[in-house]
Amino acid sequence: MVLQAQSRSRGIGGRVILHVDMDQFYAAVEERERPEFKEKPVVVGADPKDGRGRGVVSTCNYNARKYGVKSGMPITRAWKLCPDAIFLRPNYKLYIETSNRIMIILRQYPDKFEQWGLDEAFLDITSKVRNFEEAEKLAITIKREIHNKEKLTCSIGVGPNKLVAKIASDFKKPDGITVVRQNEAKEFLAPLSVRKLLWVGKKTERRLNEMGIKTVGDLANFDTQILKEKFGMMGSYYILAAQGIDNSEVVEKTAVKSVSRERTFEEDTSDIDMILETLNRLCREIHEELIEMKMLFKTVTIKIRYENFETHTHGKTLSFFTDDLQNLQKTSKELLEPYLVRQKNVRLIGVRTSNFASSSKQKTLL
Ligand code: TTP
Ligand code: MG
Repeated sequence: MVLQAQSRSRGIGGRVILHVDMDQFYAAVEERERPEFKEKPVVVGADPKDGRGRGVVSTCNYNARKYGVKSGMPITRAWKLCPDAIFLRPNYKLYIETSNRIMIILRQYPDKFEQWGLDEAFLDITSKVRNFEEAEKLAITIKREIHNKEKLTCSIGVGPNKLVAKIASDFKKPDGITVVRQNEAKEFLAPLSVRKLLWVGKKTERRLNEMGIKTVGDLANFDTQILKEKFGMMGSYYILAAQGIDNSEVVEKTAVKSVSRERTFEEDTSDIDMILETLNRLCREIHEELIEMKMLFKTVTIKIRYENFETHTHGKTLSFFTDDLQNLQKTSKELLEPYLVRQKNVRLIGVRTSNFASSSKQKTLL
């Protein structure tokens, strides 16, 4: 690959960051448990109820992706695209247990480690390797260990920073490794869609496209002043990102301070039933994780973002610690409902639980 044929050294002062992303995570775990699923399209998410179901696709395997099924798509659309797929409800306990074991494997390798969701992590391995060739070998070792122990594949991006490593891990999927050095970063990013940049969602993509900016290269060459005028602070960030520059640190997250989930709707919506159904599902996901971590919460906060990006958060602290799902669902619904009466389309909703206590201490706390 041309990109790898260039500079052989990472240069003085440079960092080496790995981004590990498990392939089709929930679906891969399901396939591992039921090998007969491997040859079939598998969709994990809400119940399609023969085309009458509500809710969305969490993920699907590559066989289902061939039919156009995607994460976040309404489950009924997935059912129409691929009615013969195996539709499974998510088994969060299984995914969390698997994720925990994978994170233990990954933690052995870097100086600094940052878990990102259930199936991704950043590893700062700067002091562990002398150059990017050694980093690539380490990535192979990590992939092998995960495969031997968990029978799952992942894709790894090796880069000079988190931004490039994350985009690189998505470049060759499944089971890929992509190495991008600092002096190759701009060239690597240039042909990719601006959508690949973190924080560029559908709307920003559309705004950029209207300005004639389709690829990261278009963005890198665009007039800096105009971008700053149009996007404010984010404009400055986009310019740096388009050059492959990102100074953010890999941050070890020691104590878990909150557990949250949010979902961006595939299309902005004012369908209250669908929004509340999604809210309930986010609560269920959080609940599974809290039970797994043996945590009790006291504070619930909801977040809502309308189509015009106006965003509200609203929280409530209970008078007791709890890990009860109904309590979580009821409180989040109470907090969210006042924001749903207006005739405004909703882009995103989220739920966060915080103010934790360990449930093993429950008796003394209560
Ligand atoms: P991703 O890493 O985005 O997706 P993936 O691992 O399924 O597929 P890929 O091979 O492309 O990496 O997300 C990890 C898990 O998070 C995914 O298996 C299911 C869950 N998830 C949702 O529940 N809803 C979503 O909208 C997305 C994107 C993911
Ligand atoms: Mg993944």
